[in-house]
Amino acid sequence: MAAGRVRAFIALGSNLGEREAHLSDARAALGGTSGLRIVGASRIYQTEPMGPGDQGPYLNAVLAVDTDATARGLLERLLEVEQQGGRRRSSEGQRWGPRSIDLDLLFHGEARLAEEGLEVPHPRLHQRAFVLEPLCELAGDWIHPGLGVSLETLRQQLQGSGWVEVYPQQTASWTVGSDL
Ligand code: A4P
Ligand code: MG
Repeated sequence: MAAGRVRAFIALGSNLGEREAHLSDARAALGGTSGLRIVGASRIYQTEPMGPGDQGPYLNAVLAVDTDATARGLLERLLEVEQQGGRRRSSEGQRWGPRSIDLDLLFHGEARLAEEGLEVPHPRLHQRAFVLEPLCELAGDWIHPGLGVSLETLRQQLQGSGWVEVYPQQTASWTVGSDL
């Protein structure tokens, strides 16, 4: 990693419309961000929706990036990409409700922040199979800076967090790999 850069992890989720295309579009937009390089991509998983009961399954994946941006700067970029990806917070606005694209900042290096509108590590990631399964593909031995244990340990400790399966229809437009 270049000097001054930070390794960050981003969770992607979609359960409306062309779900895989929403993930790919968001990935392309992130990849085109100056000062940011994508260094890893998990497989895509299909996952049980967590939240209000009347929504369809999600596709989820995780990206690893090296970035010059601060945590705040990166989160702002994620919100911008969400909006470009067609997310309309007013009509999709229900908490944990269906959405075309949701981008969450999981980790920004070792940072631990709890500010207005910005919390890292993401406060619920350790309770969610739909985050930990793809995340462990990239960085199972990463130590959670708040909890002090590895992501793989957290994944093994998960209980009753919903089904998660590798998405069988994943197309070649979503390339999987890592040079972490
Ligand atoms: N915010 C603060 N910290 C962060 C962070 N680290 N990453 C703020 C991202 N956002 C962060 O987000 C609300 C605000 O959180 C943002 O404006 C930002 O300033 P939002 O996306 O509008 O709200 P939300 O996503 O509805 O709520 P929340 O609590 O963030 O939900 P999650 O945790 O994003 O969960 N089921 C499955 N199977 N797969 C999913 O991906 N996703 C959700 C949403 C629900 N159920 C799901 C999935
Ligand atoms: Mg969110």
